[in-house]
Amino acid sequence: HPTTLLPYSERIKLHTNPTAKKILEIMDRKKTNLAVSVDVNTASEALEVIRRVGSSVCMVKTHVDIFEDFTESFVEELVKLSKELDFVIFEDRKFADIGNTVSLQYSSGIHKIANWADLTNAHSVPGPGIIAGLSKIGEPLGRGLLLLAEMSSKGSLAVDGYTEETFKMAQEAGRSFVIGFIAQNRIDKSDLIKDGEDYLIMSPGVGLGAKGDSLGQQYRTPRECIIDSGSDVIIVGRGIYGIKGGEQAVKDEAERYRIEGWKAYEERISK
Ligand code: 5IU
Repeated sequence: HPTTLLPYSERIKLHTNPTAKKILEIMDRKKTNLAVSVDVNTASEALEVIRRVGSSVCMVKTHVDIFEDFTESFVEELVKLSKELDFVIFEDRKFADIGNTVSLQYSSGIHKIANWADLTNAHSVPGPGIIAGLSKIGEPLGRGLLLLAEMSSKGSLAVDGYTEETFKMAQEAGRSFVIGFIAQNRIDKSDLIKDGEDYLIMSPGVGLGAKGDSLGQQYRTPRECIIDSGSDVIIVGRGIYGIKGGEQAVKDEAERYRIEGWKAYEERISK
Protein backbone atom coordinates (compact mmCIF):
# COMPACT_ATOMS: atom_id res chain seq x y z
CA HIS A 1 0.00 0.00 0.00
CA PRO A 2 1.49 3.40 -1.00
CA THR A 3 0.66 5.18 2.28
CA THR A 4 2.42 2.69 4.53
CA LEU A 5 5.81 3.63 3.10
CA LEU A 6 5.36 7.38 3.59
CA PRO A 7 6.63 9.07 6.77
CA TYR A 8 3.91 10.79 8.80
CA SER A 9 5.61 14.14 8.06
CA GLU A 10 5.15 13.70 4.32
CA ARG A 11 1.46 12.99 4.72
CA ILE A 12 0.69 16.37 6.38
CA LYS A 13 0.45 18.12 3.02
CA LEU A 14 -1.98 15.48 1.73
CA HIS A 15 -4.61 16.78 4.19
CA THR A 16 -6.64 19.98 4.36
CA ASN A 17 -8.53 19.22 7.59
CA PRO A 18 -6.77 21.04 10.49
CA THR A 19 -7.20 18.14 12.93
CA ALA A 20 -5.67 15.63 10.48
CA LYS A 21 -2.69 17.93 9.97
CA LYS A 22 -2.32 18.47 13.70
CA ILE A 23 -2.31 14.73 14.46
CA LEU A 24 0.39 14.03 11.87
CA GLU A 25 2.46 17.01 13.05
CA ILE A 26 2.31 15.85 16.66
CA MET A 27 3.18 12.27 15.71
CA ASP A 28 6.24 13.48 13.85
CA ARG A 29 7.30 16.00 16.52
CA LYS A 30 6.87 13.70 19.55
CA LYS A 31 7.82 10.47 17.77
CA THR A 32 4.65 8.72 18.82
CA ASN A 33 1.80 6.86 17.17
CA LEU A 34 0.30 5.95 20.53
CA ALA A 35 -3.18 6.97 21.64
CA VAL A 36 -4.24 6.22 25.19
CA SER A 37 -7.86 5.39 25.93
CA VAL A 38 -8.83 6.48 29.46
CA ASP A 39 -11.94 4.48 30.28
CA VAL A 40 -11.92 5.10 34.02
CA ASN A 41 -14.92 5.86 36.25
CA THR A 42 -14.22 9.45 37.15
CA ALA A 43 -13.02 12.58 35.45
CA SER A 44 -10.50 13.16 38.22
CA GLU A 45 -8.93 9.70 37.73
CA ALA A 46 -8.85 10.32 33.99
CA LEU A 47 -6.94 13.58 34.49
CA GLU A 48 -4.42 11.78 36.70
CA VAL A 49 -3.81 9.17 33.99
CA ILE A 50 -3.55 11.86 31.30
CA ARG A 51 -0.96 13.84 33.31
CA ARG A 52 1.15 10.67 33.49
CA VAL A 53 0.89 9.53 29.89
CA GLY A 54 0.37 12.83 28.06
CA SER A 55 3.98 13.37 27.00
CA SER A 56 4.09 9.90 25.38
CA VAL A 57 0.97 10.15 23.23
CA CYS A 58 -0.32 11.85 20.09
CA MET A 59 -3.90 11.50 21.22
CA VAL A 60 -6.05 10.94 24.31
CA LYS A 61 -9.28 9.04 23.73
CA THR A 62 -12.18 9.59 26.11
CA HIS A 63 -15.64 8.17 26.83
CA VAL A 64 -16.93 11.09 28.88
CA ASP A 65 -20.33 9.44 29.34
CA ILE A 66 -18.62 6.98 31.73
CA PHE A 67 -17.67 9.69 34.24
CA GLU A 68 -19.77 10.08 37.35
CA ASP A 69 -18.35 13.55 37.95
CA PHE A 70 -18.33 15.14 34.49
CA THR A 71 -18.24 18.95 34.65
CA GLU A 72 -17.28 21.86 32.47
CA SER A 73 -14.09 22.21 34.52
CA PHE A 74 -12.99 18.72 33.44
CA VAL A 75 -13.18 19.91 29.85
CA GLU A 76 -11.21 23.07 30.66
CA GLU A 77 -8.47 21.06 32.34
CA LEU A 78 -8.37 18.49 29.52
CA VAL A 79 -8.01 21.19 26.88
CA LYS A 80 -5.30 22.90 28.96
CA LEU A 81 -3.38 19.61 29.27
CA SER A 82 -3.77 18.95 25.53
CA LYS A 83 -1.97 22.25 24.85
CA GLU A 84 0.72 21.81 27.52
CA LEU A 85 1.49 18.20 26.71
CA ASP A 86 0.76 18.46 22.96
CA PHE A 87 -1.92 15.91 22.11
CA VAL A 88 -5.24 15.75 20.29
CA ILE A 89 -8.52 14.97 22.08
CA PHE A 90 -10.66 12.16 20.65
CA GLU A 91 -14.11 11.57 22.14
CA ASP A 92 -15.00 8.00 21.14
CA ARG A 93 -18.73 8.78 20.93
CA LYS A 94 -19.61 6.35 18.11
CA PHE A 95 -22.59 8.34 16.82
CA ALA A 96 -25.14 6.09 15.13
CA ASP A 97 -28.38 8.00 14.47
CA ILE A 98 -29.88 10.06 11.64
CA GLY A 99 -28.18 13.32 10.66
CA ASN A 100 -30.54 15.65 12.52
CA THR A 101 -30.24 13.73 15.79
CA VAL A 102 -26.46 13.35 15.72
CA SER A 103 -25.96 17.06 15.03
CA LEU A 104 -27.89 17.75 18.27
CA GLN A 105 -26.03 15.04 20.21
CA TYR A 106 -22.69 16.41 18.99
CA SER A 107 -23.35 20.07 19.83
CA SER A 108 -25.70 19.95 22.82
CA GLY A 109 -26.61 18.08 25.99
CA ILE A 110 -24.36 17.88 29.02
CA HIS A 111 -21.21 17.08 27.11
CA LYS A 112 -21.23 19.51 24.13
CA ILE A 113 -18.61 17.32 22.45
CA ALA A 114 -18.03 19.59 19.45
CA ASN A 115 -16.90 22.40 21.77
CA TRP A 116 -13.79 20.56 22.95
CA ALA A 117 -13.11 17.27 21.11
CA ASP A 118 -10.79 17.65 18.11
CA LEU A 119 -11.90 14.27 16.84
CA THR A 120 -14.94 12.02 17.16
CA ASN A 121 -16.28 8.98 15.33
CA ALA A 122 -19.46 7.57 13.83
CA HIS A 123 -20.95 4.33 12.58
CA SER A 124 -21.73 4.23 8.87
CA VAL A 125 -24.90 2.17 9.39
CA PRO A 126 -27.33 5.15 9.05
CA GLY A 127 -25.87 6.17 5.67
CA PRO A 128 -24.21 9.42 4.53
CA GLY A 129 -26.70 11.65 6.40
CA ILE A 130 -24.75 10.96 9.58
CA ILE A 131 -21.65 12.58 8.06
CA ALA A 132 -23.70 15.55 6.83
CA GLY A 133 -25.28 16.05 10.27
CA LEU A 134 -21.97 15.96 12.12
CA SER A 135 -20.01 18.00 9.57
CA LYS A 136 -22.56 20.82 9.78
CA ILE A 137 -21.43 21.29 13.40
CA GLY A 138 -17.82 20.10 13.36
CA GLU A 139 -16.34 21.25 10.08
CA PRO A 140 -16.64 25.02 10.74
CA LEU A 141 -14.76 24.37 14.02
CA GLY A 142 -11.94 22.51 12.25
CA ARG A 143 -12.90 19.19 13.86
CA GLY A 144 -12.34 15.76 12.28
CA LEU A 145 -14.41 12.59 12.00
CA LEU A 146 -13.45 8.92 11.77
CA LEU A 147 -15.86 6.34 10.41
CA LEU A 148 -16.00 2.92 12.05
CA ALA A 149 -15.09 0.50 9.30
CA GLU A 150 -14.06 -2.48 11.44
CA MET A 151 -14.08 -3.35 15.13
CA SER A 152 -11.65 -5.28 17.30
CA SER A 153 -14.30 -7.35 19.04
CA LYS A 154 -15.13 -10.97 18.27
CA GLY A 155 -18.09 -11.53 15.96
CA SER A 156 -18.22 -7.92 14.69
CA LEU A 157 -20.57 -7.46 11.71
CA ALA A 158 -18.42 -4.63 10.32
CA VAL A 159 -16.58 -6.83 7.80
CA ASP A 160 -16.22 -7.38 4.05
CA GLY A 161 -18.90 -5.47 2.11
CA TYR A 162 -19.80 -3.30 5.12
CA THR A 163 -16.19 -2.21 5.49
CA GLU A 164 -15.82 -1.50 1.78
CA GLU A 165 -19.09 0.49 1.60
CA THR A 166 -17.95 2.48 4.64
CA PHE A 167 -14.77 3.40 2.83
CA LYS A 168 -16.72 4.46 -0.25
CA MET A 169 -19.08 6.55 1.88
CA ALA A 170 -16.12 8.44 3.30
CA GLN A 171 -14.62 8.88 -0.12
CA GLU A 172 -17.86 10.35 -1.44
CA ALA A 173 -18.17 12.73 1.51
CA GLY A 174 -14.70 14.10 0.80
CA ARG A 175 -11.83 14.63 3.20
CA SER A 176 -12.61 18.11 4.52
CA PHE A 177 -14.22 16.49 7.59
CA VAL A 178 -13.79 12.68 7.36
CA ILE A 179 -10.09 12.12 7.91
CA GLY A 180 -9.90 8.38 8.38
CA PHE A 181 -11.21 5.23 9.99
CA ILE A 182 -11.28 3.11 13.06
CA ALA A 183 -10.22 -0.19 11.56
CA GLN A 184 -8.05 -3.22 12.08
CA ASN A 185 -6.53 -3.12 8.59
CA ARG A 186 -5.48 -0.73 5.83
CA ILE A 187 -9.06 -0.61 4.54
CA ASP A 188 -8.30 2.19 2.05
CA LYS A 189 -7.19 -0.52 -0.36
CA SER A 190 -4.82 0.49 -3.14
CA ASP A 191 -7.40 -0.37 -5.83
CA LEU A 192 -9.98 1.92 -4.18
CA ILE A 193 -7.87 4.88 -3.09
CA LYS A 194 -7.49 7.76 -5.54
CA ASP A 195 -4.39 9.79 -6.34
CA GLY A 196 -3.56 12.30 -3.62
CA GLU A 197 -5.95 10.75 -1.07
CA ASP A 198 -4.68 9.86 2.38
CA TYR A 199 -6.60 8.47 5.36
CA LEU A 200 -5.61 7.91 8.97
CA ILE A 201 -6.22 4.35 10.17
CA MET A 202 -6.53 4.08 13.93
CA SER A 203 -6.68 0.68 15.62
CA PRO A 204 -7.97 -0.21 19.09
CA GLY A 205 -7.54 -3.70 20.50
CA VAL A 206 -3.81 -3.36 21.21
CA GLY A 207 -1.96 -5.03 24.07
CA LEU A 208 1.44 -6.47 24.86
CA GLY A 209 0.09 -8.76 27.59
CA ALA A 210 -3.35 -10.38 27.41
CA LYS A 211 -4.79 -11.73 24.13
CA GLY A 212 -8.28 -10.50 24.99
CA ASP A 213 -10.85 -10.07 27.75
CA SER A 214 -13.94 -12.03 28.82
CA LEU A 215 -16.29 -9.77 26.83
CA GLY A 216 -15.03 -10.31 23.29
CA GLN A 217 -12.16 -7.84 23.10
CA GLN A 218 -9.22 -9.14 21.04
CA TYR A 219 -5.67 -7.75 21.31
CA ARG A 220 -2.85 -7.55 18.83
CA THR A 221 0.66 -6.22 19.40
CA PRO A 222 1.79 -2.79 18.15
CA ARG A 223 3.96 -4.57 15.54
CA GLU A 224 1.03 -6.59 14.22
CA CYS A 225 -1.04 -3.41 13.89
CA ILE A 226 1.57 -1.17 12.35
CA ILE A 227 3.69 -3.53 10.25
CA ASP A 228 1.39 -6.44 9.36
CA SER A 229 -1.85 -4.43 9.03
CA GLY A 230 -0.46 -0.99 8.13
CA SER A 231 -2.41 1.01 10.66
CA ASP A 232 -1.22 4.49 11.65
CA VAL A 233 -2.24 4.93 15.28
CA ILE A 234 -2.41 2.30 18.03
CA ILE A 235 -5.04 2.81 20.72
CA VAL A 236 -4.28 1.28 24.12
CA GLY A 237 -6.53 1.37 27.17
CA ARG A 238 -6.26 -1.15 30.01
CA GLY A 239 -2.80 -2.24 28.84
CA ILE A 240 -1.57 1.15 30.08
CA TYR A 241 -3.91 2.67 32.68
CA GLY A 242 -4.67 -0.80 34.14
CA ILE A 243 -1.05 -1.70 34.88
CA LYS A 244 -0.29 -2.45 38.53
CA GLY A 245 2.48 -0.61 40.35
CA GLY A 246 1.25 2.93 40.75
CA GLU A 247 1.87 6.22 39.00
CA GLN A 248 5.36 5.57 37.72
CA ALA A 249 4.33 2.16 36.30
CA VAL A 250 1.58 3.76 34.19
CA LYS A 251 4.01 6.38 32.90
CA ASP A 252 6.64 3.72 32.10
CA GLU A 253 4.11 1.49 30.36
CA ALA A 254 2.99 4.36 28.10
CA GLU A 255 6.63 4.94 27.15
CA ARG A 256 7.04 1.21 26.47
CA TYR A 257 4.10 1.25 24.03
CA ARG A 258 5.29 4.50 22.46
CA ILE A 259 8.72 2.99 21.80
CA GLU A 260 7.24 -0.28 20.44
CA GLY A 261 4.88 1.62 18.14
CA TRP A 262 7.56 3.99 16.91
CA LYS A 263 10.08 1.19 16.25
CA ALA A 264 7.46 -0.65 14.19
CA TYR A 265 6.68 2.52 12.20
CA GLU A 266 10.38 3.19 11.49
CA GLU A 267 10.79 -0.37 10.30
CA ARG A 268 7.71 -0.05 8.10
CA ILE A 269 8.81 3.11 6.31
CA SER A 270 12.33 1.78 5.78
CA LYS A 271 11.12 -1.25 3.78
N1 5IU B 1 -12.77 0.27 21.00
C1 5IU B 1 -12.34 -1.02 20.87
N2 5IU B 1 -12.58 -1.70 19.72
C2 5IU B 1 -13.22 -1.15 18.66
C3 5IU B 1 -13.64 0.19 18.81
C4 5IU B 1 -13.42 0.87 19.97
O1 5IU B 1 -11.75 -1.58 21.77
O2 5IU B 1 -13.36 -1.78 17.62
I1 5IU B 1 -14.57 1.07 17.29
C5 5IU B 1 -12.54 1.07 22.21
C6 5IU B 1 -13.15 0.52 23.47
C7 5IU B 1 -12.22 1.05 24.53
C8 5IU B 1 -10.85 1.05 23.84
O3 5IU B 1 -12.56 2.40 24.81
O4 5IU B 1 -11.15 1.20 22.45
C9 5IU B 1 -10.02 -0.20 24.05
O5 5IU B 1 -9.75 -0.39 25.40
P1 5IU B 1 -8.82 -1.57 25.96
O6 5IU B 1 -7.43 -1.33 25.35
O7 5IU B 1 -8.84 -1.35 27.43
O8 5IU B 1 -9.41 -2.88 25.54
